[in-house]
Amino acid sequence: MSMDDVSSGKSRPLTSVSELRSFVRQMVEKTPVTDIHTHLYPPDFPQLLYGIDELLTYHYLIAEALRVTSLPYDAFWQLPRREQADFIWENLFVNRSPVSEACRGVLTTLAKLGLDVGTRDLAGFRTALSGLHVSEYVDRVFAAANLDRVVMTNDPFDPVEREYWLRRDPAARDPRFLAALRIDPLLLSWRQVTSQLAEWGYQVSPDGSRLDAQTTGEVRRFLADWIERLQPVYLAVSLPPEFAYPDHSGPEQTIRTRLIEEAVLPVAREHGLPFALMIGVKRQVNPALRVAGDGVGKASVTSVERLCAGFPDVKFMVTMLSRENQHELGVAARKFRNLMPFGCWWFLNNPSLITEITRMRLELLGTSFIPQHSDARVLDQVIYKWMHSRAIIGEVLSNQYELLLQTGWQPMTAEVERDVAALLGGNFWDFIGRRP
Ligand code: HDL
Ligand code: ZN
Repeated sequence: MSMDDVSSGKSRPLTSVSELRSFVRQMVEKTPVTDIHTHLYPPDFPQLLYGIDELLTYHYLIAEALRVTSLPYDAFWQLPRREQADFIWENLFVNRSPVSEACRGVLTTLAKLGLDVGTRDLAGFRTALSGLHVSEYVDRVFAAANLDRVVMTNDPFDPVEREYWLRRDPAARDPRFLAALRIDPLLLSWRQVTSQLAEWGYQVSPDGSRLDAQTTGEVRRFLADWIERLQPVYLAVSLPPEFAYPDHSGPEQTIRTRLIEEAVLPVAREHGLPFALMIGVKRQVNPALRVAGDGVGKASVTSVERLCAGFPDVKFMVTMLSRENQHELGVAARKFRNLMPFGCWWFLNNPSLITEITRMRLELLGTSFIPQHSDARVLDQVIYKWMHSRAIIGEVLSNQYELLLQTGWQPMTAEVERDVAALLGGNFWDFIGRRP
């Protein structure tokens, strides 16, 4: 903001704590969000989830419900969706108080959609939300959550995704849904995907035994083809706690290191796309829980530092799943302008931890980070995920402004507006070097 804005009356000083906190709350509420990591899709995508039974069978709630009952996991999985939702409602909302973040989120969402959750009437909720027209519902949910855009998770190795994007006319895309090219199979299951790549016409050895210049060239061509098709805003991968860079502790690790160095990062650089690393997920610690069966582990920030130092002309967006990694990640971000920490991911997406992490980041980085993403899998979830997070981000930011006020520094209204817009989307757009 220029001082001219101040002199031109576009801005005024916030001189009292109550006025300051009220203004911050208003700005956080009214500023549209760019939600930079979700599992949502446009209305015409066959896998877009929405509605009460999908809300109740969110894998977070499946895990919470199955731990308090003796129902065999397979018996649960064999239930129809609606009966799974009934089971979760009975065990987490009726037999116990819905005090967990995922439970409270369902209630926040239903209340924001105008339902009286005090009735505790699941049948009534179903009736009220029945017969939804998906396109209208997407509009309604985006408005309720005050979302400007969401970034999807697009895996070209997923058959439904592949089929959808191969037949899509890029001109017909819904501009609210931005793409992210997700490449976990390439970096985590190389030997399993090479036969698929060969089948698609890429000159790689079907058994993955060869990783010569031709092969890495073909992987670059595969990535470039999907960048052309998806027009993603970043490349992304989720990585286990033991991820290290560089890593030559075994053949698989060497393959991953070389694919990152010889294929992914050159393509990211060539297309000016950030590489988003989501580190610390321990996949399938309990396989019987299926999509709900993943855990968390502390990972190596040193590897992040090595990537940022080794490739200063590549931008890295990083979120880590372990609470214990957050301070180190914040300090690493102080060292590297090509490192953008983002979100309170998954098991960190709880008010107590969002508060702690956001305050730590403001103290370490000022406003130069991306505080949150929803990770929503069910469309309606963005309502609660952003209501809950906006409240916390507003509270924590107000605390910091209040400390400034105590020094005699008076935040200007235009400065608060600028800072909130940066945190809720502007920092992302600036980091990727474009605007919506
Ligand atoms: O890998 C990821 O993108 C994770 O977010 C997983 O999808 C996870 O199951 C999830 O939904 N977390 O919120
Ligand atoms: Zn995710």
